[in-house]
Amino acid sequence: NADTSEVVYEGALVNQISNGMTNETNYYGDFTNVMTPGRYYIQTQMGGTSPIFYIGQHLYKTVASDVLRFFSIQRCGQELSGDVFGELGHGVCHNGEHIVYDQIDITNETVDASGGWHDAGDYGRYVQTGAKALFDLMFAYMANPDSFTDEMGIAESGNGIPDVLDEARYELEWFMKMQGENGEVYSKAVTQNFALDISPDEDNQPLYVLTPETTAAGDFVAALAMASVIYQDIDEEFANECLEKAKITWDYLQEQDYLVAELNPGDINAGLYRDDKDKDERFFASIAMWVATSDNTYLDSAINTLNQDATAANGVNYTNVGAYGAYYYLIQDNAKDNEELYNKLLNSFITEADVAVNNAAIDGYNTSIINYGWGSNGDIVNNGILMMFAYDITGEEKYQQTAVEQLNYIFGKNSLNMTFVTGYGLNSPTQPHSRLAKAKNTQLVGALIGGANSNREDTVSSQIGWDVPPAKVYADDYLCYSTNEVSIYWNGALINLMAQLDLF
Ligand code: 9MR
Ligand code: 9MR
Ligand code: ZN
Repeated sequence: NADTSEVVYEGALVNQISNGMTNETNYYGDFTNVMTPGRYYIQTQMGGTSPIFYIGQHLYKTVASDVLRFFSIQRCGQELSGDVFGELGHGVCHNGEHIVYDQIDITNETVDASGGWHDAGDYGRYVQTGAKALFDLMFAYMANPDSFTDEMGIAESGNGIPDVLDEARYELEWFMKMQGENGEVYSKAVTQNFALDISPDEDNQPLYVLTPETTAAGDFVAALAMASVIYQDIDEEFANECLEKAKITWDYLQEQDYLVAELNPGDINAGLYRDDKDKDERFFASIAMWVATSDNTYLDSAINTLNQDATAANGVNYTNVGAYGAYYYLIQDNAKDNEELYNKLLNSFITEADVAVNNAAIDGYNTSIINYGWGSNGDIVNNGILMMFAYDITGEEKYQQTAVEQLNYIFGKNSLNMTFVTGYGLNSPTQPHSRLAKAKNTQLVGALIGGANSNREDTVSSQIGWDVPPAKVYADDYLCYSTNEVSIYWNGALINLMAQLDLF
């Protein structure tokens, strides 16, 4: 007990695992039985003393608020008032007309595509990653509506609507502007090059919306159809508008029966979000339309897509969103009316979650990934979400227990001895790749950084020797963007996992 110096528990190390990802041997002690709230530390006979930690209820309340508030900090096209956002405050940014860019070059068409969230450390806005973040905010709210208060410190706090829904609506309204007249959906709102390290309101480069993509269209339908259900009791008119717009794009997608994907056209150098498969977006879109309307035509379409590609029901990341659709189907009251579909989706869902659980069981830190690439922290949290979805459906403890370990990794149970959320813990990133924080020379609080990336994809991490094991390739350096960048789709995943675990 850190306050009384009294020894409250003694035990032996119970196990050891050799860890190839970190070049360590990891040892375990189990103090589950110590449940009295307080401040503690652990000492081993080998000589180590741990930092002081807390045992108690609702320890994640403040961090969860800040993780959500990050979305407000990423808002584009709106003033961030200094009263609410302190040194991060800035004037309206990126809200001029956007020039439409087709597959080859600029056209003479322009649209108003202002709004939405800046994606990450850059100021681009991307439908696919925005959708992934929206799915997480909406599933988080559905799982645990009572945790989301109206006082999380954003501009709309106190308006009678849970802040998480104010926040999601900001992006949903931008989505609506990314819809073309025939239902197509532009994929990105960007500038030709990433901005210098300046405040977003000083970035005066011409704005473009890029080529419509079918993955963006599928994401758009899924997000707006889900929103039409969630906002029904909050603002019926808005909810109905969401469904109308979702229908228009759904119809367009039926005519557009093949993948339209585009990397950066012409001389555009925006973020590359490669996704060469749209079946999972189409599948989730169909399920979400079915839930919103109860019209079985949509379910037939989901089954059809699944028959074409069974992997359409996999994934909770920005390229593969199918498992969101599978889970959304499985939790509906009438899901078992179609027993064949129910069993098929349950099976594929559990198979995917089990792979992650089994990987975690043999990893020294119980992390569920087997390689550390760009956004490894996001991958770990996403697996935690899958596990909690599996726990919700099956009630099997192993899913919840392993999901907790994914969160523990993020908050300090890792070989870098770090809390990967800025502003929290004893050792967390101080130089994240965020143009806003850099330009304002101030700290971001509540941002999850990408994490260890053994591929060494920037000039800083490429200096890290090849003797450094995969899970340790990381630098708290602004220029180490392939390990130390922030993003909406990692923060969204984190808030979802925390909500699923009922931690705040
Ligand atoms: O800042 C950019 C970051 O948001 C992207 O994730 C990353 C990869 O696309 O690129 C960063 O921009 C770098 C650019 O690609 C090369 N010059 C240095 C830029 C960072 O300061
Ligand atoms: O998260 C993205 C990762 O999967 C890609 O490998 C990488 C390179 O294209 O880009 C990452 O996303 C960045 C995007 O390109 C630009 N905005 C910031 C994103 C987060 O680092
Ligand atoms: Zn902006």
